[in-house]
This record gives sequence, C-alpha cells and structure tokens, in this order.
Amino acid sequence: MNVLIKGGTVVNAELSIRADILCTDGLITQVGADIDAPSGATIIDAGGQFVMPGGIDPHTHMQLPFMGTVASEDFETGTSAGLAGGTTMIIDFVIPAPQQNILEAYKQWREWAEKSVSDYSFHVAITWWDDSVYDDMETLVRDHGVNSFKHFMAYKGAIMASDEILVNSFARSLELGAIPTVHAENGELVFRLQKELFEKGITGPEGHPLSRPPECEGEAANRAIRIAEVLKVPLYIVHNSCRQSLEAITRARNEGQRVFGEVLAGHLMIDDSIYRHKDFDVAAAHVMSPPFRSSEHQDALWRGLQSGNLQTTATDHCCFCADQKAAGKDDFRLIPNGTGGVENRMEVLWHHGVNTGKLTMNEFVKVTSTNAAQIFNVYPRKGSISVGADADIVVWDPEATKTISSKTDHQNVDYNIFEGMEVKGCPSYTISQGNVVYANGELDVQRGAGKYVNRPPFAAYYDALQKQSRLAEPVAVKR
Ligand code: URQ
Ligand code: ZN
Ligand code: ZN
Repeated sequence: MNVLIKGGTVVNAELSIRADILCTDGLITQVGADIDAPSGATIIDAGGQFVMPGGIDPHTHMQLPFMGTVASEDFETGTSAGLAGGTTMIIDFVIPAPQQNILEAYKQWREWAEKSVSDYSFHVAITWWDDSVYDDMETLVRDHGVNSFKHFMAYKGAIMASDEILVNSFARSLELGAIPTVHAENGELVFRLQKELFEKGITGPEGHPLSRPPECEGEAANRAIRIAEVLKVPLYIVHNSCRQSLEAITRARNEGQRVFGEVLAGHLMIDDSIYRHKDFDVAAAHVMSPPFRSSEHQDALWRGLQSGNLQTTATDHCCFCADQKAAGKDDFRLIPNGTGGVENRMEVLWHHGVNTGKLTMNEFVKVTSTNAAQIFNVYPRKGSISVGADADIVVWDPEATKTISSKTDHQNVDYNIFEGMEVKGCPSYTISQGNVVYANGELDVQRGAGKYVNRPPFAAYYDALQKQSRLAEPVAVKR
C-alpha cells in the first residue's frame, strides 16, 4: 500500500520544509522534492497545507472503571475520535485496584484495547505495594514494553498512593530504567476539604473546585519533585492545572532536575466559573481533577508551554455522560471525575496557540507529538516525519474552520467541554500505519487495526541487563 502526500510543507519539531512524503507498507519511505507516485498509489494533494507527525495524546482513560461506573468512551470509539482530530497514538493507563496483581490488570487492559483503531500504549499505575509489585514491575518493563509507572497522590480511600508507595515505586522505576509519573494533588487535604464543604451544606458541583484548591496541587507536585530529587529519578507530572505546580516544576528544572510537565487542552482554555453554572448537568460535565481554574492559571500554563517548562499537551480523555454524572446530584463528591477532548486537542492548540502567535508550528508539533515520543522513548518511530518512522501523519489545513460541538464530533459522550468554540486550522487527512483513515470529515477505520506500542526502558536498565547478559540485544521495538 503506497500513499504519496504531494505539495505540502513538512513541519517537524526542529524544521519546516517543502517536501513530498511517500508511505509504503506502514512506514515513511521517502521525504523529498517531487517524488513520483508508484503505480496504484493513493495521492493526497497537500498544497497549501502542513504535513505533521500524527498527534500523541499521552493521557487518556478509555472505558475506565471509576467511581462506581465505566467511562462511556471505549478504545474503538476513542481512538476513532482521536484520528478525526489528528491524534494517531494514545498512551492510556492500566489502573490496578489496590491488592490486584498488576500483571493481571495489565492483561485486562490489553484485552480491552484490542479493538483500538490506532496505535496505543500503557502507563501502569502503582496503587499498592508489596514484593510482588516490585517483581512484576520488572516483568512489565522487560517483557511488555512498559517504561512509565503512574501514581495517584489524590483519591484517598481508592487508588491514592502513600509516600511509602511513592518512595518504593520511584526507586524501583529508576532501577528498571522507567519514569515515574504522578497525578499531583494532596489527597488527604482534598478529603478533608470535601467533608468540611459538604457538612456546611455545599453539595453541588460548585464544591468541587473549592475542595481542590491549587495549593493542594502545588504541595503534591513539590513533594513528588523532592522525592524524585532525593532518589535521583526523572519525574513526569500529568495534567498540571495551576501556577503553583508549574512554579514547582520550573524551580526544579532551573536547578537542573529532570522533571517534565504535561498540560491539558481543557486547563488552557476553560475556567472555574463553569462549576457555578445554573444547570447541574453542564457544571457536572466539567467535573474533573484537578479542576478547571481561573484565567490567572490559564495564562501561567500558556507561559509554561511557551517557556518549555511544560513539554506535552494531553486531554485526560475520561468521559462520563449526564446519567453517570447524576450520581453526584446531591453530593459533588460522587460525581465521576473526568471530561473528554481527545478529538479536539490539536485544533484547540493550533487555534489558540499557533494562530495567536503563542506557539510556532514547530513548537506545536513538539507539544502535541514529538516531546511525548521522546519522553516515553518511542522517538523517532513516532513523533517524526522521517524515513523509517511509522507513517502516522496528519495533513493540516490552516484555512479550514469549524465550530466544535458534541452534535458533530465523534466522541462517545453527550457533551463537549469546548462546545461552541470556533477554530481555524483542522486536519484534512489523517494517515495511521500508512493508511488514509480520515479524509475531509469522513473516518475510514478498522476495528482492531491499532497496535500496542512497546516503549523500551531508558539506558540505565539496558546497561544493567546487558551486563547480566539477560538481553543479548536491546528489546527491539516490535513493529
Ligand atoms: O485523575 C485522573 O486522571 C483520572 C481518574 C481521570 N479523571 C480526572 O478527573 N482527571
Ligand atoms: Zn489524574
Ligand atoms: Zn487521568
């Protein structure tokens, strides 16, 4: 199968160049001027458009069992929606219940993800600790291409990781050449504030942000950073929503500590007034953690992206419909936490980032694709338009306009947090594994076409393993 993309401007993280691209059997095989079309090739006219690495969303939760229900978006519908928005790979999360064997949980999520239509990988959450977790983490790294372990510092009484778990798991991650990641909110403080607010009679969604002020996030971000500093392990902080966590990251990075930060498209654009909306369904639809914040924080987060102190953008796509959110009708603590966005991340970042001059096109590629590929060790297979890379590509029409709405998007949820947002700059074509899967508004996907992406550990583990000659060759990234 040959796909030739002609006449476009290739935009990589480091360089933009007028070039054609030939994709053959799922890989990029040529990048250059005036490439001739092999017979029978599908030809895409990309004149006046930008040709970029397919987006990587490093933070999604398809069909997550959470807070007594299951997220409405599954791996097939969620990866389809991602392709419609130019995202060609997701990194989702295996979240074992406390005391659940983590390999068993990993197997379960792998089964769920079989129906994906585009490529995917998994962070694995460490929600409890004993010797079996210590051992199973190595199995996941060595045999299953997991190089990142997640820790929820929030959600007391459910999946919250204590400092003991953080210390043990961070140290084990370093031994294995894996990177620890955290959801940074002080779960004890949140629990107390939730109780105090509820007992004062604040039961509606307006209580949600009040119970999770940015100081709770700043404290946890700093605590995780300091633990990582002492243990000399890199750290990735997911969904930074506020100035306080960004300040913690910036301080650490300025002192040479290897800390990475992620920001959600939603946290860049939506403010906390939504939680005071008169309609419960609208307010509850936006309940996620950390909550959307005031515009002061949004401005700080944009500056974090521009300064390079935040490296990736994501969506934390974790959808619950109105009937599910209604569980918290009389108690905001019971509203399932999560919102969508996997289909809109790139167009929101383009319109509010590139069109406003906040980000160059190359920076746009960095924060929507390349940085995630590099941090999670799948670059240049992913996150790059280069010979030998996977043919995961988005052709971007800077003149196309649209109004975002749950009425027209492909996400399997009954609202869109960007409802009504007008954007200029949208995908015209998405190519996944060398196949044209989205063209001018129509999806042409195949259930189960998505492949699991192994993410090799980082150098230290290789060295250690090779010394023990437990790996004759570095674990090849299976195609
Ligand atoms: O905390 C997360 O990242 C998961 C449980 C999705 N929900 C959310 O509110 N962010
Ligand atoms: Zn989270
Ligand atoms: Zn999440």
